[in-house]
Amino acid sequence: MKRMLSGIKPTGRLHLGNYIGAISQFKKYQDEYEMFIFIANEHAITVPIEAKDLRKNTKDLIALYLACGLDPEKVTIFLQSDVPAHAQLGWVMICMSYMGELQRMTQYKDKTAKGETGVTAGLFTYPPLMAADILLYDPDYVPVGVDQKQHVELTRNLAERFNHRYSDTFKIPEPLTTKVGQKIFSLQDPEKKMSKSAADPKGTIDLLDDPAAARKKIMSAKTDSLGIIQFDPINQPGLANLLTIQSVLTNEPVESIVSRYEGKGYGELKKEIGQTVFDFLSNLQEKYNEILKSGKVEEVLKNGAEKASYIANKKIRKVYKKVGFTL
Ligand code: ATP
Ligand code: LTN
Repeated sequence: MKRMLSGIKPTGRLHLGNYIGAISQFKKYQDEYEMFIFIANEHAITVPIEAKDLRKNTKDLIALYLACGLDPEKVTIFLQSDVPAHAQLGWVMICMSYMGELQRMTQYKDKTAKGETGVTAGLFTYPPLMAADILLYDPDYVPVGVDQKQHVELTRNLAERFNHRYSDTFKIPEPLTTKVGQKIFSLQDPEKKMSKSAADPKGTIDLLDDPAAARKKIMSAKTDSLGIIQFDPINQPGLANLLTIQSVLTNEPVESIVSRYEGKGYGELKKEIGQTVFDFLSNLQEKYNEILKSGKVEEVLKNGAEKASYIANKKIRKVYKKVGFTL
């Protein structure tokens, strides 16, 4: 079985775009791959974050992932900071990186170009830490959003550099970017992606939104004045977005939804999609609340840390020997 690994930064709340673009993909992957998913909490402190927020985000994130159907029997779920090998290999990877290549990383480059103050050294050296996160586990694939592809490229370069300088140690991973058509757009501005940092909260449905409020967001989603129900993302992006949401949440092909609505109006379609979203969120939040109360999060993390540490520690011992730390 091929191995897959991904990290999620515990900053902010999850929305329907995250669910459809990332979590629902992970759910499929867990049957096809040996999966590792970790909460990248060491990355979360590259920008200031209150301890209580970090704690809450972390717990919420895991409870939501479990509520969405990620199965800890199939996926190893753990906290980055529970496995010290990440920070240990992170340092080695920082020492393998050149200033020039880190200065070219867009996240850092954009922030400094905008003249932002308070850019931490952690933000600058975070790509080599991400390389360490990946290389500890020898994954075949790393699913990431397009913005992260550059970091996986750096990871490949650092792995090759290390393998060449010392000897073969790390597997060279492949990035796996999300498939097109799985991108969800803002309900208010369907040219932009649904995002937690969007200006208009009516455009984004949070997974922890009140289901009735979420239904209202669907009812007031921006469409067009053509009045024909068909899947045309170029000319009817708002409608296409709603059809995608309905299709992913119910597993009904878009063509089948479209044919059911031949000759009908947008209002009727929105009512059905509003109900789908209402049911989806109600069900999800019920599970989420149960999981939070049950102590399951702590249990999953304990088991996950054990499994991940076993693999990561083996790798760091190898690295420490090769670089000359072990006498
Ligand atoms: P930000 O608002 O800071 O840009 P975000 O809401 O876009 O954040 P990320 O944390 O960047 O979310 O993304 C986490 C994962 O969810 C990534 O794999 C990303 O590809 C996916 N994702 C985020 N937004 C969408 C979306 N609108 N449609 C599909 N996938 C998405
Ligand atoms: N940088 C990523 C989170 C992340 C990650 C990783 C993803 C940290 N380490 C390793 C994949 C593999 C982000 O900001 N979303």
